[in-house]
Amino acid sequence: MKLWHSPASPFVRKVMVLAHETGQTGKLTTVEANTNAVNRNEELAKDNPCGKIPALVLDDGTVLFDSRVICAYLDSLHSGPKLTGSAIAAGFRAMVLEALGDATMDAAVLTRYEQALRPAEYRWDKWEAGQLAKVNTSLDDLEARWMDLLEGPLSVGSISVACALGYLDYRFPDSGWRESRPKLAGWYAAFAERPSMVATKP
Ligand code: 99T
Repeated sequence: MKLWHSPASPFVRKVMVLAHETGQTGKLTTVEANTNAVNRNEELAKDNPCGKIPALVLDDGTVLFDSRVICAYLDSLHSGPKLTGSAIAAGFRAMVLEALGDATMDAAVLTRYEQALRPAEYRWDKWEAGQLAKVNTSLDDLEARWMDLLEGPLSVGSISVACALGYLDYRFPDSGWRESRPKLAGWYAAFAERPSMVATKP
């Protein structure tokens, strides 16, 4: 299977971490996508019309996106403990945790594009502040309400949150997100040492 890939993308990392955790990296051939919101890869766009990564091209030509669908698909292919969907004990709560991690990544990636791609004369500080507010309130919620699930069995929810935090460290190293969130910081320090996270660090 061909995976449109970039080491910088937290969404791609989420898929790769799940592939590592379920012993399936050997099934994936990664192809560097080199795409962003203003310079998209037209070859990638033939597979995923919105030009985003990750996108997974199956051997019969079927294309799967986005990261949630790809993670659910890869999880259906192995016989070990499941990490996604209503079959796992944490069920819909784990799915919401995944949605929260994904939403944090979305807001952080949009902030990154704003800072790195948008010409200075077109920037709108209020819009960027709105995205950063999403990141901050999501992290506060993780600290306040989600530690039980994060500290429980591995799930796609914990993988998504870890990839969101890894992305903040990668693109926003001075964000100071740990300062008011000691439980989340402690959990992430341990999670980041998993071989799947070490192998996919950008
Ligand atoms: O916005 C674009 O056109 C290109 N952006 C992407 O492909 C980003 C790469 S992160 N991917 C997504 O936004 C995927 C979101 C989707 N809902 C999913 O797969 O879950 C690149 C970050 C960086 O380079 O800093």
